[in-house]
Amino acid sequence: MRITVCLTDNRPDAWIEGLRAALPGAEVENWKPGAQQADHAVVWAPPQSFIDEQPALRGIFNIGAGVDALLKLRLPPQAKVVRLDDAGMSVQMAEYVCHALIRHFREFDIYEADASEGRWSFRKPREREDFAVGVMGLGVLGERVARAVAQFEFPVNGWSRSPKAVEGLRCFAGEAEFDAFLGATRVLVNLLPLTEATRGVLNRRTLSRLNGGEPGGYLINVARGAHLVEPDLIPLLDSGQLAGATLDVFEVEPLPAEHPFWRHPRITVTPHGSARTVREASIAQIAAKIRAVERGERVAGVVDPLRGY
Ligand code: NDP
Ligand code: OXD
Repeated sequence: MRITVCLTDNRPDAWIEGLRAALPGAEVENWKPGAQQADHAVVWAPPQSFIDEQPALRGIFNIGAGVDALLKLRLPPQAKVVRLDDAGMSVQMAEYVCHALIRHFREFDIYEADASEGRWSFRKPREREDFAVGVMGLGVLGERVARAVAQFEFPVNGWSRSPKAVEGLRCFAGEAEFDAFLGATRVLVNLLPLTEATRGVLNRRTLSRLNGGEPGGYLINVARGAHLVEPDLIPLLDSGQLAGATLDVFEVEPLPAEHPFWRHPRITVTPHGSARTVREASIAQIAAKIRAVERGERVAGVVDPLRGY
Protein backbone atom coordinates (compact mmCIF):
# COMPACT_ATOMS: atom_id res chain seq x y z
CA MET A 1 0.00 0.00 0.00
CA ARG A 2 1.34 3.43 -0.94
CA ILE A 3 0.41 6.61 0.92
CA THR A 4 1.23 10.08 -0.34
CA VAL A 5 1.34 13.10 1.96
CA CYS A 6 0.59 16.63 0.70
CA LEU A 7 0.31 19.21 3.48
CA THR A 8 0.20 22.84 2.40
CA ASP A 9 1.42 25.14 5.23
CA ASN A 10 2.44 22.19 7.43
CA ARG A 11 5.84 20.50 7.83
CA PRO A 12 5.38 16.93 6.59
CA ASP A 13 8.33 15.13 8.26
CA ALA A 14 6.77 14.23 11.61
CA TRP A 15 3.52 13.19 9.87
CA ILE A 16 5.40 10.89 7.52
CA GLU A 17 7.44 9.38 10.34
CA GLY A 18 4.29 8.88 12.46
CA LEU A 19 2.33 7.29 9.60
CA ARG A 20 5.25 4.96 8.80
CA ALA A 21 5.37 3.85 12.44
CA ALA A 22 1.59 3.37 12.63
CA LEU A 23 1.31 1.55 9.29
CA PRO A 24 4.30 -0.78 9.06
CA GLY A 25 4.53 -2.24 5.58
CA ALA A 26 3.00 0.81 3.91
CA GLU A 27 5.16 3.06 1.76
CA VAL A 28 4.61 6.61 2.99
CA GLU A 29 6.21 9.44 1.01
CA ASN A 30 5.94 13.19 0.76
CA TRP A 31 4.32 14.07 -2.57
CA LYS A 32 6.39 15.69 -5.30
CA PRO A 33 5.22 16.35 -8.87
CA GLY A 34 5.74 13.19 -10.91
CA ALA A 35 5.48 10.88 -7.83
CA GLN A 36 4.16 7.31 -8.19
CA GLN A 37 0.42 6.58 -7.92
CA ALA A 38 -0.71 6.14 -4.32
CA ASP A 39 -3.67 4.29 -2.81
CA HIS A 40 -4.41 6.88 -0.15
CA ALA A 41 -3.50 10.52 0.46
CA VAL A 42 -3.09 12.44 3.71
CA VAL A 43 -3.69 16.09 2.90
CA TRP A 44 -4.31 19.66 3.97
CA ALA A 45 -5.41 22.14 1.26
CA PRO A 46 -3.61 20.32 -1.58
CA PRO A 47 -3.32 21.97 -5.00
CA GLN A 48 -5.45 20.72 -7.92
CA SER A 49 -2.22 19.58 -9.61
CA PHE A 50 -1.72 17.04 -6.81
CA ILE A 51 -5.19 15.58 -7.30
CA ASP A 52 -4.80 15.56 -11.10
CA GLU A 53 -1.61 13.51 -10.78
CA GLN A 54 -3.22 10.97 -8.41
CA PRO A 55 -6.36 9.80 -10.25
CA ALA A 56 -6.34 6.32 -8.62
CA LEU A 57 -6.65 7.45 -4.99
CA ARG A 58 -9.16 5.42 -3.00
CA GLY A 59 -9.04 7.51 0.16
CA ILE A 60 -8.24 11.18 0.80
CA PHE A 61 -7.70 11.79 4.53
CA ASN A 62 -7.92 15.45 5.60
CA ILE A 63 -5.85 16.49 8.64
CA GLY A 64 -8.59 18.91 9.73
CA ALA A 65 -12.32 18.75 10.43
CA GLY A 66 -13.37 21.23 7.72
CA VAL A 67 -13.24 19.98 4.14
CA ASP A 68 -14.37 23.17 2.37
CA ALA A 69 -10.93 23.77 0.76
CA LEU A 70 -10.73 20.15 -0.40
CA LEU A 71 -14.23 20.03 -1.87
CA LYS A 72 -13.43 23.01 -4.11
CA LEU A 73 -11.15 20.69 -6.11
CA ARG A 74 -12.11 18.22 -8.85
CA LEU A 75 -11.60 14.94 -6.97
CA PRO A 76 -11.39 11.38 -8.36
CA PRO A 77 -15.00 10.11 -8.21
CA GLN A 78 -14.09 6.81 -6.53
CA ALA A 79 -12.07 8.47 -3.72
CA LYS A 80 -13.67 8.60 -0.26
CA VAL A 81 -12.97 11.94 1.44
CA VAL A 82 -12.54 11.39 5.17
CA ARG A 83 -12.28 14.22 7.69
CA LEU A 84 -10.88 14.26 11.22
CA ASP A 85 -13.42 13.21 13.75
CA ASP A 86 -12.53 15.15 16.92
CA ALA A 87 -8.99 13.72 17.44
CA GLY A 88 -8.38 16.11 20.32
CA MET A 89 -10.10 19.17 18.83
CA SER A 90 -13.44 19.19 20.64
CA VAL A 91 -11.96 19.75 24.10
CA GLN A 92 -9.95 22.72 22.76
CA MET A 93 -13.05 24.14 21.10
CA ALA A 94 -15.00 23.79 24.34
CA GLU A 95 -12.23 25.64 26.23
CA TYR A 96 -12.11 28.42 23.67
CA VAL A 97 -15.86 29.01 23.50
CA CYS A 98 -16.36 28.83 27.28
CA HIS A 99 -13.48 31.29 27.74
CA ALA A 100 -14.91 33.78 25.22
CA LEU A 101 -18.43 33.42 26.61
CA ILE A 102 -17.41 33.84 30.26
CA ARG A 103 -15.03 36.70 29.46
CA HIS A 104 -17.96 38.53 27.89
CA PHE A 105 -20.62 37.53 30.45
CA ARG A 106 -18.45 38.36 33.49
CA GLU A 107 -17.10 41.51 31.73
CA PHE A 108 -13.49 40.49 32.28
CA ASP A 109 -12.56 42.59 29.24
CA ILE A 110 -13.76 45.68 31.11
CA TYR A 111 -11.94 44.66 34.32
CA GLU A 112 -8.75 44.19 32.23
CA ALA A 113 -9.11 47.68 30.77
CA ASP A 114 -9.77 49.12 34.25
CA ALA A 115 -6.81 47.25 35.75
CA SER A 116 -4.51 48.54 33.00
CA GLU A 117 -5.31 52.04 34.33
CA GLY A 118 -5.00 51.01 38.01
CA ARG A 119 -8.76 51.33 38.56
CA TRP A 120 -10.48 49.18 41.30
CA SER A 121 -13.92 48.88 39.73
CA PHE A 122 -17.19 47.18 40.55
CA ARG A 123 -19.68 45.85 38.01
CA LYS A 124 -23.12 44.59 38.92
CA PRO A 125 -23.39 40.80 38.42
CA ARG A 126 -25.50 39.75 35.44
CA GLU A 127 -28.00 36.89 35.28
CA ARG A 128 -26.97 33.89 33.19
CA GLU A 129 -30.66 33.28 32.35
CA ASP A 130 -30.38 36.49 30.28
CA PHE A 131 -27.44 35.07 28.28
CA ALA A 132 -28.89 32.13 26.36
CA VAL A 133 -26.18 30.60 24.19
CA GLY A 134 -27.04 29.25 20.73
CA VAL A 135 -24.71 26.79 19.02
CA MET A 136 -25.05 26.58 15.22
CA GLY A 137 -24.00 23.07 14.19
CA LEU A 138 -24.50 20.18 16.61
CA GLY A 139 -21.87 17.89 15.13
CA VAL A 140 -18.71 16.52 16.68
CA LEU A 141 -17.51 19.94 17.86
CA GLY A 142 -20.81 21.78 18.33
CA GLU A 143 -22.39 19.20 20.58
CA ARG A 144 -19.29 19.04 22.80
CA VAL A 145 -19.26 22.85 23.05
CA ALA A 146 -22.99 22.99 23.85
CA ARG A 147 -22.57 20.43 26.64
CA ALA A 148 -19.60 22.31 28.10
CA VAL A 149 -21.53 25.60 28.09
CA ALA A 150 -24.50 23.89 29.76
CA GLN A 151 -22.19 22.86 32.62
CA PHE A 152 -21.97 26.56 33.52
CA GLU A 153 -25.78 26.65 33.74
CA PHE A 154 -26.40 28.98 30.80
CA PRO A 155 -29.57 28.19 28.87
CA VAL A 156 -28.35 26.48 25.66
CA ASN A 157 -29.99 26.25 22.24
CA GLY A 158 -28.69 24.20 19.36
CA TRP A 159 -29.40 24.35 15.63
CA SER A 160 -28.66 21.62 13.09
CA ARG A 161 -29.81 20.51 9.66
CA SER A 162 -31.62 17.40 10.86
CA PRO A 163 -33.71 17.32 14.06
CA LYS A 164 -31.84 16.25 17.21
CA ALA A 165 -32.59 15.58 20.85
CA VAL A 166 -29.69 16.40 23.17
CA GLU A 167 -30.29 16.35 26.90
CA GLY A 168 -30.06 19.82 28.46
CA LEU A 169 -30.39 21.61 25.10
CA ARG A 170 -33.32 23.20 23.36
CA CYS A 171 -32.87 21.90 19.83
CA PHE A 172 -33.96 23.62 16.61
CA ALA A 173 -33.54 22.27 13.09
CA GLY A 174 -33.58 23.44 9.51
CA GLU A 175 -34.48 26.72 7.83
CA ALA A 176 -38.00 26.68 9.27
CA GLU A 177 -36.75 26.94 12.86
CA PHE A 178 -33.75 29.18 12.23
CA ASP A 179 -35.36 32.51 13.14
CA ALA A 180 -36.87 31.06 16.33
CA PHE A 181 -33.39 29.74 17.27
CA LEU A 182 -31.82 33.18 16.67
CA GLY A 183 -34.52 35.01 18.60
CA ALA A 184 -34.06 32.73 21.61
CA THR A 185 -30.26 33.18 21.56
CA ARG A 186 -28.12 36.02 22.92
CA VAL A 187 -24.61 34.62 22.46
CA LEU A 188 -24.28 32.94 19.07
CA VAL A 189 -21.55 30.34 18.51
CA ASN A 190 -20.91 29.24 14.94
CA LEU A 191 -19.71 25.66 14.44
CA LEU A 192 -21.22 24.92 11.04
CA PRO A 193 -19.24 23.50 8.14
CA LEU A 194 -18.77 25.93 5.25
CA THR A 195 -21.09 24.79 2.44
CA GLU A 196 -23.17 26.48 -0.23
CA ALA A 197 -26.07 26.48 2.27
CA THR A 198 -24.11 28.09 5.11
CA ARG A 199 -21.87 30.65 3.34
CA GLY A 200 -22.82 34.16 4.56
CA VAL A 201 -25.24 32.82 7.20
CA LEU A 202 -23.94 35.39 9.71
CA ASN A 203 -25.18 38.66 8.25
CA ARG A 204 -27.04 41.86 9.10
CA ARG A 205 -30.45 40.17 9.02
CA THR A 206 -29.58 37.10 11.06
CA LEU A 207 -27.35 38.86 13.62
CA SER A 208 -30.03 41.53 14.18
CA ARG A 209 -32.44 38.80 15.27
CA LEU A 210 -30.34 37.73 18.26
CA ASN A 211 -31.71 38.40 21.74
CA GLY A 212 -35.27 38.69 20.43
CA GLY A 213 -34.18 41.60 18.21
CA GLU A 214 -33.06 43.65 21.25
CA PRO A 215 -29.53 45.10 21.44
CA GLY A 216 -26.88 43.05 23.27
CA GLY A 217 -26.23 39.99 21.09
CA TYR A 218 -22.71 38.57 20.95
CA LEU A 219 -20.99 36.52 18.22
CA ILE A 220 -18.33 33.82 18.59
CA ASN A 221 -17.24 32.59 15.15
CA VAL A 222 -14.95 29.57 15.29
CA ALA A 223 -15.94 27.79 12.08
CA ARG A 224 -14.98 29.59 8.84
CA GLY A 225 -14.54 33.25 7.94
CA ALA A 226 -16.85 33.03 4.93
CA HIS A 227 -19.81 32.25 7.21
CA LEU A 228 -19.74 35.94 8.16
CA VAL A 229 -20.56 38.77 5.77
CA GLU A 230 -17.65 40.78 7.16
CA PRO A 231 -18.81 44.29 6.12
CA ASP A 232 -22.07 43.74 8.10
CA LEU A 233 -20.36 43.29 11.47
CA ILE A 234 -18.89 46.70 12.35
CA PRO A 235 -22.14 48.69 11.73
CA LEU A 236 -23.98 46.26 14.06
CA LEU A 237 -21.33 46.80 16.75
CA ASP A 238 -21.18 50.56 16.30
CA SER A 239 -24.97 50.92 16.53
CA GLY A 240 -24.97 48.84 19.75
CA GLN A 241 -27.14 46.10 18.24
CA LEU A 242 -24.28 43.69 18.96
CA ALA A 243 -22.26 44.01 22.16
CA GLY A 244 -19.16 42.36 20.75
CA ALA A 245 -17.60 39.53 18.80
CA THR A 246 -14.82 36.99 19.25
CA LEU A 247 -13.52 35.85 15.88
CA ASP A 248 -11.05 33.04 15.23
CA VAL A 249 -11.58 32.71 11.47
CA PHE A 250 -11.65 35.20 8.60
CA GLU A 251 -12.48 35.47 4.92
CA VAL A 252 -8.76 36.09 4.22
CA GLU A 253 -6.19 34.43 6.49
CA PRO A 254 -3.85 35.60 7.87
CA LEU A 255 -6.10 38.60 8.60
CA PRO A 256 -4.50 41.48 6.65
CA ALA A 257 -2.71 44.08 8.83
CA GLU A 258 -5.00 46.86 7.59
CA HIS A 259 -8.25 44.98 8.35
CA PRO A 260 -10.52 47.02 10.69
CA PHE A 261 -11.31 43.95 12.83
CA TRP A 262 -7.81 44.16 14.38
CA ARG A 263 -8.46 47.57 15.87
CA HIS A 264 -12.18 47.53 16.73
CA PRO A 265 -12.57 47.84 20.54
CA ARG A 266 -15.36 45.27 20.69
CA ILE A 267 -13.82 42.62 18.46
CA THR A 268 -11.39 40.04 19.84
CA VAL A 269 -9.26 38.43 17.12
CA THR A 270 -7.40 35.12 17.45
CA PRO A 271 -5.37 33.51 14.63
CA HIS A 272 -7.44 30.42 13.67
CA GLY A 273 -6.22 28.49 16.68
CA SER A 274 -9.40 27.73 18.61
CA ALA A 275 -8.87 23.99 18.00
CA ARG A 276 -5.61 22.94 16.47
CA THR A 277 -4.98 19.56 14.89
CA VAL A 278 -3.25 17.32 17.44
CA ARG A 279 -0.70 15.44 15.36
CA GLU A 280 -0.28 12.22 17.36
CA ALA A 281 -4.03 11.68 17.88
CA SER A 282 -4.71 12.51 14.22
CA ILE A 283 -2.07 10.10 12.93
CA ALA A 284 -3.52 7.33 15.12
CA GLN A 285 -7.04 8.08 13.86
CA ILE A 286 -6.06 8.27 10.18
CA ALA A 287 -3.94 5.09 10.37
CA ALA A 288 -6.82 3.20 12.02
CA LYS A 289 -9.20 4.41 9.30
CA ILE A 290 -6.81 3.46 6.49
CA ARG A 291 -6.53 -0.05 7.96
CA ALA A 292 -10.34 -0.25 8.22
CA VAL A 293 -10.85 0.96 4.61
CA GLU A 294 -8.32 -1.64 3.44
CA ARG A 295 -10.36 -4.33 5.21
CA GLY A 296 -13.50 -3.03 3.47
CA GLU A 297 -15.04 -1.70 6.70
CA ARG A 298 -17.03 1.51 7.15
CA VAL A 299 -15.29 4.42 8.86
CA ALA A 300 -16.64 7.52 10.64
CA GLY A 301 -16.18 10.98 9.13
CA VAL A 302 -16.73 10.10 5.45
CA VAL A 303 -17.79 13.31 3.70
CA ASP A 304 -20.90 13.48 1.54
CA PRO A 305 -19.82 15.64 -1.43
CA LEU A 306 -23.42 16.61 -2.21
CA ARG A 307 -24.08 17.88 1.35
CA GLY A 308 -20.61 19.44 1.44
CA TYR A 309 -19.64 18.10 4.88
P1 NDP B 1 -19.69 18.04 11.82
O1 NDP B 1 -19.81 17.66 10.38
O2 NDP B 1 -19.52 16.96 12.83
O3 NDP B 1 -20.99 18.87 12.25
C1 NDP B 1 -21.62 19.79 11.42
C2 NDP B 1 -22.93 20.23 12.06
O4 NDP B 1 -23.46 21.32 11.28
C3 NDP B 1 -23.99 19.13 12.05
O5 NDP B 1 -24.75 19.18 13.25
C4 NDP B 1 -24.89 19.52 10.85
O6 NDP B 1 -26.24 19.12 10.96
C5 NDP B 1 -24.82 21.03 10.92
N1 NDP B 1 -25.16 21.63 9.63
C6 NDP B 1 -24.54 21.46 8.43
N2 NDP B 1 -25.16 22.17 7.46
C7 NDP B 1 -26.21 22.80 8.07
C8 NDP B 1 -27.23 23.65 7.60
N3 NDP B 1 -27.33 24.01 6.32
N4 NDP B 1 -28.15 24.10 8.50
C9 NDP B 1 -28.08 23.74 9.81
N5 NDP B 1 -27.12 22.91 10.32
C10 NDP B 1 -26.20 22.45 9.46
O7 NDP B 1 -18.50 19.10 11.91
P2 NDP B 1 -17.51 19.40 13.14
O8 NDP B 1 -18.35 19.66 14.33
O9 NDP B 1 -16.46 18.39 13.24
O10 NDP B 1 -16.81 20.75 12.60
C11 NDP B 1 -17.55 21.90 12.29
C12 NDP B 1 -16.66 22.95 11.61
O11 NDP B 1 -15.78 23.55 12.54
C13 NDP B 1 -15.72 22.41 10.53
O12 NDP B 1 -16.41 22.20 9.31
C14 NDP B 1 -14.70 23.50 10.44
O13 NDP B 1 -15.07 24.45 9.45
C15 NDP B 1 -14.72 24.17 11.80
N6 NDP B 1 -13.46 23.99 12.54
C16 NDP B 1 -12.75 25.10 12.92
C17 NDP B 1 -11.57 24.96 13.63
C18 NDP B 1 -10.81 26.14 14.09
O14 NDP B 1 -9.70 25.99 14.59
N7 NDP B 1 -11.34 27.34 14.01
C19 NDP B 1 -11.05 23.63 13.97
C20 NDP B 1 -11.89 22.55 13.55
C21 NDP B 1 -13.04 22.73 12.85
P3 NDP B 1 -26.66 17.56 11.00
O15 NDP B 1 -26.23 17.09 12.38
O16 NDP B 1 -28.12 17.59 10.84
O17 NDP B 1 -25.90 16.89 9.89
C1 OXD C 1 -10.13 22.35 10.81
C2 OXD C 1 -9.44 23.60 11.11
O1 OXD C 1 -11.04 22.34 9.98
O2 OXD C 1 -8.34 23.55 11.69
O3 OXD C 1 -9.76 21.32 11.41
O4 OXD C 1 -9.98 24.68 10.83
